[in-house]
Order: sequence, then structure tokens, then C-alpha cells
Amino acid sequence: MFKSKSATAYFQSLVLLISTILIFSCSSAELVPMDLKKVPLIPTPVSATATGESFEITDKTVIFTSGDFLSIEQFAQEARNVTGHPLEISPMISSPSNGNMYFQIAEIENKDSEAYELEVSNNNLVLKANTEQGLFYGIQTIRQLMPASIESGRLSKEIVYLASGKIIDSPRFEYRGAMLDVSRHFFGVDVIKRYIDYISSYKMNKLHLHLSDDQGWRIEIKSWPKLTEVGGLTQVGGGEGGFYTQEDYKEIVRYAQSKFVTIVPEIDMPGHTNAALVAYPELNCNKKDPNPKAYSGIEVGFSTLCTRNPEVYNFLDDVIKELAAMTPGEYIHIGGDESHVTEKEDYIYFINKVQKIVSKYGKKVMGWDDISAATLETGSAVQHWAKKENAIKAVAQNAKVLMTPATRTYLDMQYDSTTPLGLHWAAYIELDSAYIWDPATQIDGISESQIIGVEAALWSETIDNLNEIEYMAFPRLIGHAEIGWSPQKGRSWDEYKFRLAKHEERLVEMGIDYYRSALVPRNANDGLQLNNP
Ligand code: TNX
Repeated sequence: MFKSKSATAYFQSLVLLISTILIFSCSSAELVPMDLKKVPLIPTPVSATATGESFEITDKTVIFTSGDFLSIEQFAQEARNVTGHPLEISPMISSPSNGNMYFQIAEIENKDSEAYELEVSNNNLVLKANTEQGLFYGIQTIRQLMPASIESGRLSKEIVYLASGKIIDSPRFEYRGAMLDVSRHFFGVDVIKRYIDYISSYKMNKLHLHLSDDQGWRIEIKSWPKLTEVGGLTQVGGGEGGFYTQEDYKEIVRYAQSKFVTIVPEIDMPGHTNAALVAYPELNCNKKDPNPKAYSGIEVGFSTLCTRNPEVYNFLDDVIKELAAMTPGEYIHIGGDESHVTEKEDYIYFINKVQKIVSKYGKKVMGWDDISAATLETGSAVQHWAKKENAIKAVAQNAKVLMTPATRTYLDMQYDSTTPLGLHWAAYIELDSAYIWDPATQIDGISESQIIGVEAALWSETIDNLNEIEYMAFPRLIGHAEIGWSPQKGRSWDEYKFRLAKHEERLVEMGIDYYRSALVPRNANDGLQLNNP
């Protein structure tokens, strides 16, 4: 057998080298320090404790899960794209091993169905929540701990490390919504799905669709087919409009459910009904204009259903019956705003009757704050947009309030006088002004427990495609998401603006054409420091 001294020495040093490599590659990546407090999370969590290390996602990392969850599969696929690792999904094991990620439904200290706890260490990542929805929100946080390219699916050039520490999180308000006006301009199912993706990734859970107005009726009602055949084919500016078939609507509802978003459908009445009156003039009793024409302008407050005609209530019974049957959420929104040509007593008579129809079909009424002039049923909620006294009148009737003050949350308000889209009747709303307000102190006499949440509304008189939606909504929308989710304590524009600045990388990766505000600092790293406990 051939054996020499130098060959032995060579062999020994080779063994030493291999074992050194093995030791280093098997031990975890304790050498990469990271600071969880410097990760620009939006919305900011209730509490974040940094431990200064990091978890490395490697080609050996397995995702262990306590159930078959679509949101975990979607996350795994996104994480594969960004890391280039196989990230196999496997059923939960009783004795966890290092290097892996664990997603688990388990009782956590906070019993809120939307709460989650996330612990990231040098050894592994553990996400726990009471429900699948809680896991979904934890996943949105984990996504923000990952490189921004997770938003586009681009492979990261660097090894992926997640900052270590513990996050305990749950929402401030149960209703965190966005509204899209699909009546003034129609947006197809794909645009709606995209908007659902955006809002849900910021932990919003309601999408309010403004489905009818003077300019167009957008939801198929089988018992009154001309609503869409006639009333659906117009929009602001004279374009061809469009509408959702019932199958389209159900598809939107299903897609929203997969992202824990509830659809809140609105049929605006008794005003804002010109499109319905064009389709069915018998619902109109305006003697001066018995046969209204299609309307493509942007004035408001000129149309009304004939509130003393019993046929109007047969019509609404059918509409609400068909809509309620397709809507799993608890609310049907009946609008009720700006009915300037409805006599006050007729308006009250009308709202009272319609509330009965909505409850007959097992739903609760939501309406713009104007409906507080009527007698509100138990469980009805009002959406505050303009007059504080209306909201106060609503809480005096034990109704809850959804906060959508036009001066803060209207996404169709221009940023400043140079904004190429939008209106400014309520205010110019720069990013700081959109962010610096507290729902619980917005109206003297209305406190936190009387408020169900916050909604940011995008009216579409001047907006007719996804790019324009994105430009007006972003980045204000994500600030509203934070106002709905995060505690008020510690929230300030001077802290948020640095997080927003860093976070803009993500909007770029999402392909969002957002408004670049001069108020957002360009040297963001200097000021970045989460200030939650
Ligand atoms: C007011 S807010 C309206 C809408 C308009 C919006 C434009 C509300 C309940 N009514 O009809 O689209 O202003 O900003």
C-alpha cells in the first residue's frame, strides 16, 4: 500500500479544512447582526423587541405548518422566488429543529382573532396566531422583514437574513377599510383584485365598493336587467362604462375572502340614482324631467328615487335581496348622502323603510352620516365624511361610526395645487396631513369605543385607470392602514416619514406609480428607528 509522510500530512490538513467548513456552515449565522428596530414596518406593530441577530433562510430551511393554508403556500412561493431556495412545506413536528420556519395556529396571549406573535432568532422563525387570519397578518409582517424584491418576485442578489426579535401585534380597530368608486369610472375585476392585494398586504380588511351613482349602475340585478343593460353603459366623460355580472361579483368576493377582506357593497340612494332612473323612469317622480338622460358630468345632488311610490320599495327589495345573497359580510351600504332634491320628511321615511328591508335580508345598514337624520336601527353604522353634527346625532342613537373625514382620508383630494388629477373641495391633503390625525379625537364627543374604524375613500370622477388609482392612493393609503391598525401612542409624522421613505423601495418593486412627496426625506437611514415599546 502506498503511503508517504507528506501524503498523510496533506490528508490531515484536508480533513481539518473540511471539518472547519462543515462546522461553520452547520452552525447558524450568528455573525450577521441586524436591528429589528430599523426595519421600516408599515403598519408599525404594537410591540417590537430587537435582539440584534438574524435568521438566515438557507437551501435547507423547511416551512413547518399546523394546517393547509393558502396564504402560507403563497408566501412560500414568494420566498422561493426571492431566495432561490426550495423551501419545502411540511406538517408541524413536535420537536423543532434549527434553521426552519414554523407557522402555527395556537392560543396566544392576546385572544383577538387578528392578533399574532412572531419570534425570530438566530435559530429559527416562529409565527403563532389564534386564527388563519392572524397568521395572514403575521405573514405580511414577515414579508416586510424580507428584501423589498419579494414584492416583485425578483431573486435577491444577497443571502436573505431576517432581523431577530419578538413582535406582538394586533389591530386597534376591527374595521380597516378602503373605498373604491367604480361608478363614476368603471374598473374591471382585475383592477379590483390588484387593489385587494395592496390593501390586504397592509392589514386592511374591508373593501367598500360604491356600485351605483348618477353616472353608472355597476352590479347585475337579474330581476331588473335594464339597470346594467342601460344604466351600466355610461360613465364620467362619456366612456362606455361597464358592470360586474353576478359571477364577476362572486369572484371578487371569493378573491377578497382569500385575503381576509370583506366586501361592503354600496347602492347609493335615494339620491345619486340617475343611472337607475334612466333605466326605469317609473321610479322617478320629477315632473320637470320625467325621462332622465344618461349623465356623464360630475355634479351631485340632482336625482332622487320617488320615495312615496310603493314600487320603489319593491324595486329595492329585489335589489337588496339579490345583493345580500351574494354578500357574506354583515353590512349593506345604502349611501344616503347628498339627497338635495329629496324633501327632508321623505328622506327620513325612505331611510327608515330601507333599513327594514336590509334587516329582512339578514344584514346591517351602513350609510353616509346624512342618514343619522332618520331613526337608526340597532346595529346600523354611519360613515362620517363631512358634518360632525351628523356623526354626533348617530352616536346619540347608539350607532357606531366609521371614520372617513374628507379632509384627511379622501384619496381623490389633490396633494397640492399642482396635482394633475383629483379635486380639492375638502382640502389639499399632503402626506403629513393625511397621517397626523387620531380617529378618537377627530370629533369632540365621539370616543374610541364608539368608532368601528377608519376608511380611506377614492372617488373616481377624475380617475379612470389603475395607474391613476395608484398615484392618488399611494402612499397616503398605507398611512391610513397604519392609523387603523397601530396604537395612537407613539405615532408621529416625524418618525413615520423615515419609515415611509425606506418603505418606498417596496412600492417601486410592486410597480406602483406613487406620488413622490417633497416631505419624504431622501436620507432615510439617518432617522429610522421604530419607537414602539
Ligand atoms: C362627495 S362623500 C361625495 C361624492 C363625491 C365626492 C368627491 C360623499 C358621501 N359624497 O359623491 O364623489 O364628494 O370628492
